[in-house]
Amino acid sequence: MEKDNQRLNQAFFAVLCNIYTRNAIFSYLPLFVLTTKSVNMISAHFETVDEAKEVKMRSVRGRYDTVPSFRLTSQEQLQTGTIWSKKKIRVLSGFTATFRFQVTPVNGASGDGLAFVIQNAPNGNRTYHKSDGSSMGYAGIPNSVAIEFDTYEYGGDPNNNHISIQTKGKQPNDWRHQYSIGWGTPSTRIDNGAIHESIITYDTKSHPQPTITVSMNGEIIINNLKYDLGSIGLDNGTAFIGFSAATGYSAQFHRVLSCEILN
Ligand SMILES: [Ca+2]
Repeated sequence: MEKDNQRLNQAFFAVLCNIYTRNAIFSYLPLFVLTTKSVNMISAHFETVDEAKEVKMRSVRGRYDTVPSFRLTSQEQLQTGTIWSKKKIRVLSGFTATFRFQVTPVNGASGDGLAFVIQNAPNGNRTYHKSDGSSMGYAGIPNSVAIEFDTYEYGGDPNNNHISIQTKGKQPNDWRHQYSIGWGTPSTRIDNGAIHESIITYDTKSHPQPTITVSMNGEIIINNLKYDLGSIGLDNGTAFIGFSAATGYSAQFHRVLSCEILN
């Protein structure tokens, strides 16, 4: 029973940061019921110091639709932001990650995008590579896989609105499209400033080999792609989960509004 409960429980993290989140807390407060067991610092690296001050992780059991948001980059050029779970999360046995995000162009120009990242790099949740532009903050991170939401076409990208799974296994990750193991183009623009919901499912039970499926707003973009998450070199089946984002000479405002991991 306890085991079943554990399986059903969702490892859920909500990150609180300063300006935007403070507003969000007050506006969303009636909408979610907290059964918070602990509030921990999450590892976060932003180039705007103010944003890192009050970033916290909240461990919550249950399912919630609305949580405070956090911002990964400012609207300046050449920014890189990453944020990681405080603890490693069990991923190898399968998981579903549901998150909502928003990418807003600045003055009509828009670059580069954000990524959902699973990593077991030696520096753990202190991992930070100043890798702006196309690198989107994940390029250079070893032992990682990034599901990028790429809004800037450069260096062999198929277009300026695609979702791609980028990995080099245990080697430092690479943003170039030749290291995509699967990709697709959503029918709506990623950077239209609207709030999108993405669901990433790592399914280890339905097929002879594990697969990964990525959807955005209910539209399946990458469908049951055969993929062994163990290839990045996990720690007893666990890894840090987080997000990265970057701006280039075109800028964006990147916001993650919620993230829920069911494993
Ligand atoms: Ca790109």
